Amino acid sequence: MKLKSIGITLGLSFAVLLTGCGNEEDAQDNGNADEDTANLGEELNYTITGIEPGAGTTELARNTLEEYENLEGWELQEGSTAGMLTTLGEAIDNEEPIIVTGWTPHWMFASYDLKYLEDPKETFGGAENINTIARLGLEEDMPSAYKILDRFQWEPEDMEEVMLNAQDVSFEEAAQNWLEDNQDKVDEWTEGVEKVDGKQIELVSTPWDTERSSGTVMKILLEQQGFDVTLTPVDPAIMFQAVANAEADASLAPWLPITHGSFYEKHKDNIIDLGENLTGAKIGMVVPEYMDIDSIEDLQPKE
Ligand code: PBE
Repeated sequence: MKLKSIGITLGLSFAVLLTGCGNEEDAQDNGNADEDTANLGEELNYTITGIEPGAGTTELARNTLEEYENLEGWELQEGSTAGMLTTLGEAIDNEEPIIVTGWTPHWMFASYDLKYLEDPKETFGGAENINTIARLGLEEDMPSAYKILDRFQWEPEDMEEVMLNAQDVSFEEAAQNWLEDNQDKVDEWTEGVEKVDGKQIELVSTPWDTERSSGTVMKILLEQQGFDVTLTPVDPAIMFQAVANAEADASLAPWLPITHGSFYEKHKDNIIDLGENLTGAKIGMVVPEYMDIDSIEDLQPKE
């Protein structure tokens, strides 16, 4: 409380300093919120830390910069998820401001105190789901695999468990562990399904931990049923194309309706949508809790 009143009397520069130390309310209470967020733009060099150019998230972030007038002059720094996570971790170690493009499920929310910026224009969509898609004719060619793919559904917590575990062990081992702990689900998904003898199936996926988790769980599940499974990570655009051209049999990685919506639209007549395998995913601009902004609209344009 004492710190707070000092912050108000000494005004802007000291308030910014206090904000940096985690005293969140000062900046807004002192009536200089606009100036504070203008400084925030400068501090961040008007840059949002993004991920891979081919990610659905990146496309949505580019749209976001265009749709919000207050983001005039801001830039999206495209790069890699690993780079984004390193930059985020360093900023948090130093309690510096940072804005990244992030998503749930992801271990970053378990490791750090983070929040999504409100997105009143919903340029990042609302609630996202992850769907399973199959190539035309898969049901006839591989009824056992099709049935398991169609039945597979889990919760964000399940996926998070595999992702977190895979920080310490390989994805194969993490997926194996999860399957062993969730035998009831495995029994449900495989009930009455006939085993096969080394039939080849090609799963295609994307390179993010979310899909490495679901893809590897499905790979092992199908291997237990006697399939010879290949799991190939590619860009979202290629993933849809591969299933539509029947170069791949199925994927558990499409984020819909928004994140990969444009790819889905393009290929929807040539793929079978088996529906959601996970509900309650989310994409958006993510900042550390200690930052004093709540909405994308709080950001100030570059002068
Ligand atoms: N992601 C993770 C991907 C899909 C899964 C949200 C970073 C994307 O295409 O944006």
